[in-house]
Amino acid sequence: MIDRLHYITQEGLNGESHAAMAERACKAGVRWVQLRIKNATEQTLLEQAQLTRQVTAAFGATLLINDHVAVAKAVNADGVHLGKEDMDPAEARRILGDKIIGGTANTYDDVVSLIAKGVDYVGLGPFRFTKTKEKLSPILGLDGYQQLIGQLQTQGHHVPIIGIGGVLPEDVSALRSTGLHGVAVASVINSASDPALVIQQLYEALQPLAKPA
Ligand code: TZP
Ligand code: MG
Repeated sequence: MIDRLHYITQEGLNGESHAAMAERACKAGVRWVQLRIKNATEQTLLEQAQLTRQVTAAFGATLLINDHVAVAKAVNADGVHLGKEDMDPAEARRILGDKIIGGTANTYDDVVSLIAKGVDYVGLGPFRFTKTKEKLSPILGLDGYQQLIGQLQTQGHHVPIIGIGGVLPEDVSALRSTGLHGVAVASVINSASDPALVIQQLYEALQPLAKPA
């Protein structure tokens, strides 16, 4: 089962490590963590992944590693999230077996191609402008999701789609009404003065079936 709230770590917030950020988010209530580390040495990446594996295990949270299939395998993560420039999801499937494999899409064709490659879910965005990701693709907005998901349904394609990019709790109900399965967020949690409150608002807006038992 693919959760409806995906939390993502990010760079450069008060020099906090990714593992510390993930721990704060887990303490505040998230149960799906994507470790997204850019521009780190292999050693740092592996260390942070090992620490985050310990944190997520302690909280019973799912751990996905962004980009790095070998790291996901090394720390026995629950899966990977792969962008267009990362390993082909079909190849990742051969390596990771029945672990969770997610892929990034920005267009209808991207989604259909990822489905053909056997992903378990698709991260589709960006919903709106965000500083969290460099080289942002064109903004989809609500209309973009509506059109794209409608087209997928008409063509009989089914895969859980997760909306991403500048998502706030107050966006969630409109986003869900487009047929999105859930949302992925970084800064709204990482920069929150009260992350537990934001997480509660997100889960409430994602009901029913938002929070795993
Ligand atoms: N991919 C598209 S937007 C984005 C990623 C990784 C960043 C999401 O972070 P935020 O802070 O929730 O906009
Ligand atoms: Mg990537």
